[in-house]
Amino acid sequence: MTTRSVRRRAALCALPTAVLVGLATAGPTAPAAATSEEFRPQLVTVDTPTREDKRLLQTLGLDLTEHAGHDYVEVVLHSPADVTALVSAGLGYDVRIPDLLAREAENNRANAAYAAATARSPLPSGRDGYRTLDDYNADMAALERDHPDLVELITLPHPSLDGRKIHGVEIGKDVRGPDRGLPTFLMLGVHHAREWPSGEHAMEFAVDLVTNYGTDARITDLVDRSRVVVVPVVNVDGFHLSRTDGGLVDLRETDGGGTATILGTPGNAYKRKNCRVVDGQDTPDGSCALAVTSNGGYGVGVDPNRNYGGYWGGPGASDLFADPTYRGAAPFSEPETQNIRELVSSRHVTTLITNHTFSNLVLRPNGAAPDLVAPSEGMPLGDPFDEAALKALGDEMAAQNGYTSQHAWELYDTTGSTEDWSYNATGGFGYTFEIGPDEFHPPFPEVVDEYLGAGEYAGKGNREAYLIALENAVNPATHSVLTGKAPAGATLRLRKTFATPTWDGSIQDSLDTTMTVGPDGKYTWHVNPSTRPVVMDRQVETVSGEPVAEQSWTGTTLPAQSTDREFTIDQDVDLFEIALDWPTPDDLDLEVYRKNADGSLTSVGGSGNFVGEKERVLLQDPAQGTYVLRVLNFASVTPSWTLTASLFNAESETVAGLVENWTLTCERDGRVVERVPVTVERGQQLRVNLTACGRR
Ligand code: 0X9
Ligand code: ZN
Repeated sequence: MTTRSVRRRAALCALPTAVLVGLATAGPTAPAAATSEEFRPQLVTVDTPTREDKRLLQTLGLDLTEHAGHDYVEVVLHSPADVTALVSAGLGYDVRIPDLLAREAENNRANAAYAAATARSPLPSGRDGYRTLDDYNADMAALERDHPDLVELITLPHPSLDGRKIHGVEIGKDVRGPDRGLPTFLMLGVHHAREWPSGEHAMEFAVDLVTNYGTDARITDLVDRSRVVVVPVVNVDGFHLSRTDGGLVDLRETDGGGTATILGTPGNAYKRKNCRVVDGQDTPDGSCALAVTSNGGYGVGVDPNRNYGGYWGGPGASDLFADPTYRGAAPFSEPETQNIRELVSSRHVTTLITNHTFSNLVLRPNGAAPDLVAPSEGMPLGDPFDEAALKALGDEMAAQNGYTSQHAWELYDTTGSTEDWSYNATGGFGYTFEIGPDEFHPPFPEVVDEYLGAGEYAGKGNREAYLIALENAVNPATHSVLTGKAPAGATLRLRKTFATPTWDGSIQDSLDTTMTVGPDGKYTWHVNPSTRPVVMDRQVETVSGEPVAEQSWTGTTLPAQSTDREFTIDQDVDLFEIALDWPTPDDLDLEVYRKNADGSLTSVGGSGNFVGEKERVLLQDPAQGTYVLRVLNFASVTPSWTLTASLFNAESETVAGLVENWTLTCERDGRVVERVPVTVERGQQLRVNLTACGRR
């Protein structure tokens, strides 16, 4: 059996471009006196055709963004000194956004104009502008105050590194009463500091459910059948900085009052990570804002969406502190991820949505491509056991907001993300929403439109997608149900301890959940299946033998040019592999298009690996027709290449999995009276009478 290893995009190059801005510091990069008066911070694309160029760029102390491909990095230039640094290093660049201040000011103006013209937006809360962290906390407290039977303000167990409490709301009928075994729907926002709409949508959904409870039949029914937990801002420190440190900075203050240098920048408005300043150390509260280890504080922190335990330490996450996707010193090393871990481990979260911005995507597990092999497992990651069901729900949600529903790895590989862990460890379905087309925090009216839907999605939008997710959370067909008799008032506990695979090791996980038996001596408990997806049967695609058809070309493409070759598929095959090879470490790139009847081209794949890695594109179940294979040369000096198109039939092989059980205990007066192992599958309803628990 041979498994072809076909690498997907390694870089973050699939991320759309956006404005990313950092804080200008009065330090080595402070503006030079004479020429800085006219300087406006700008976003540039720096050419980095080789690894050495990337390394060199990293030594210059510039504000690098995550928007980087194999041969470029987007950088914010804050001053003439930044320009000088770049030019003296011999790195070339193109200006993408010549005036970031104008861009930020434009957004600010649009927001102010909208707020002035709007008494009440059509959002459930009526808000007409982005919340601050205080606004979130006040709104959550108000929901509880105004609806005490329906809303409980919760405080997550771990305060943030800068010493803040992290709040959420739990919504449910008789929310303060005993837990009666209802399924949990979890909605998260703002893992990434600058992704403000992700918190707004989570919060609006909470307000929506609460204000429509009792009048809207669908919402009333859903709330009656679930517990909804909303944590709108997971990364409170990062968000607070991003939200409040975005004002213009007048560097005359820090410039000794000398040369009228007005270098306003939107400060930390585009911070991504949390406020970890030194790994393993809790720095003094409030110190995050001061800890500028790179321009803008952009380099400070751990990426909370790379710090979860699932496949932690693998591709698509960095081990360098200053990198935007820094994974942290260890799995779950950060308070933000510990909080969500404990929340998810102490309830049956049957569905979760973690909101981000942007790209208009609904992403489902897994985060890393199916052909990758985690050393901890020694076999390809494959598709999740529940792929068909995960896809069906993802597609249905995407039909409401017009987003693209796809595997998370199709964006780029990630490991250590929220649902890489939560789905694989608990079986609860998990999705990442990337809200909005093109900005991390766009003008507010876009937040309104994305929530309520606009144009052909009017009346749908994320609101409807979330409601569908909540319907999935309460649907017994998508999780498991235990029912039976047990003594009234007894505590039932379901527990499981296991090893969750990281990329090349494992961590210990414990799920520990309870419910209280009602006065009628019967219970119904909505739970996640006993066997974790990560150990279940796994579909692994292996290519069988020789290609059924193959064609090769050799050619030469001069720098900054491209060459097209056509290839026609006239039979049904499982895999279409396009491989580009060349003799030296120089870099070429590959793009693949489908040729339409009218001659126009539709992109169906591309690869943008780092220098030295050869380019391959793999298409599953390719449609018959003509394809255009495009070789691009960005900077290679020896541009001869070999291009090979191969068609394969693949065998889908099932790697047999394990069966795991829950341990169900019945406790009275804090004493375990009965203990039974319970094996239950997704969609199964199992009767377990705990009669021994009733005897004295
Ligand atoms: O990189 C991320 O964490 C997400 N994109 S963002 O621009 N918001 O930073 C995408 C994560 C996708 N991967 C998984 N959800 N596994
Ligand atoms: Zn994000």
